[in-house]
Amino acid sequence: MSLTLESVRGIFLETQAPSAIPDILTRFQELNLEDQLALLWYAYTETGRSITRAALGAARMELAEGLLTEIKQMSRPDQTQVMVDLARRADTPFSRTYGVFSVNTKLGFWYRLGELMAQGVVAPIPEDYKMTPEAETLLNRIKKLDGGQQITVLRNTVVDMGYDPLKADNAPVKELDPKFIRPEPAPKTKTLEGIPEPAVLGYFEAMNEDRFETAAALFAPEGSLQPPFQQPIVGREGIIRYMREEAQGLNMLPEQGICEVQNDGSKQLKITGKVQTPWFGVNVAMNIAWRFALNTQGEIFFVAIDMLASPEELLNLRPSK
Ligand code: ECH
Repeated sequence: MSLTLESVRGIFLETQAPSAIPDILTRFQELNLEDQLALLWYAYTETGRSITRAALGAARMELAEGLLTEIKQMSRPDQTQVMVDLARRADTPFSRTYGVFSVNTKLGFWYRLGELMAQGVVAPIPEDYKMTPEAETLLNRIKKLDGGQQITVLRNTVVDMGYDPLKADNAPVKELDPKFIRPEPAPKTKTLEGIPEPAVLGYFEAMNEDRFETAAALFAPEGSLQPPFQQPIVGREGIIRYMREEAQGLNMLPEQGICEVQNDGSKQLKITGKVQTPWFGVNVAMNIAWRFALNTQGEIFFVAIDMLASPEELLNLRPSK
């Protein structure tokens, strides 16, 4: 029987606890806009995660600086309005400019805006602001998450902001981010016990050196990659495009895994380990699972990348009987 996306998407899923993140993101969207911005402010400043400035090198900061200069020249109420418009994805010229930024440029924009808010150059959270109970409950839920999950919530809310007219076409042509220069050499992929698969080991090796064409060549032509909380991206071209935008400078540190050979000779593997993003460097190690399906030629037919709920889950490789 040949592999289908439907038949492999659920492999090993029963070994993982459902993530709290999708529900937190839904609840976040239900908050009023003032609460949304304030919640992000508190989540960003209180969780104590520190951003590594080097990551700005992978963003097109000259684009972000254009918007920041505009904001600096605005009155306080207008500054607040711009932030509200971004959060509500309003169709304004400002939101449109932001909406087509790459993920890294969006993150860089907010990072600089956060600095300007802390310096008092841009309108901070109003002094008379009072959080609604819903926002407070959500903030407490976010505080209980581990570092990797907290920065995922921050990232996903920021990425969703702004107005992107091309989003619906599924093929936004964005200018490429600059190449990220790694401050430290990429980690070397050691052998993984019980995982002799060249495609899987080669995947980690190539990803750790930002060689995305090499990594994509390990996929079957109809192979797919499913990022955390997203639909699968099918085909090598799309995978390369996605990786160039989202995977520069990542450190992948796979730690353990299992490999199960199926009756038809295809293989299913679950690998767990840590991933570091250039935005937070060694300050945040995300607990990650990769669920691979390899076809009978040893090519990657499917890989799902999942954000795990806790470090304990790193050891959950088999379903409990
Ligand atoms: C302030 C208040 C007003 C509102 C806002 C503010 C600013 C917020 C700021 C937020 C900055 C957030 C950042 C978050 C970065 C998160 C990065 C993450 C990366 C995860 C990567 C993963 C990679 C997985 C993958 C693997 C593969 O094998 C294949 C590829 C891929 C405070 C002003 C908004 C400044 C910087 C979570 C998991 C492992 C799928 C990519």
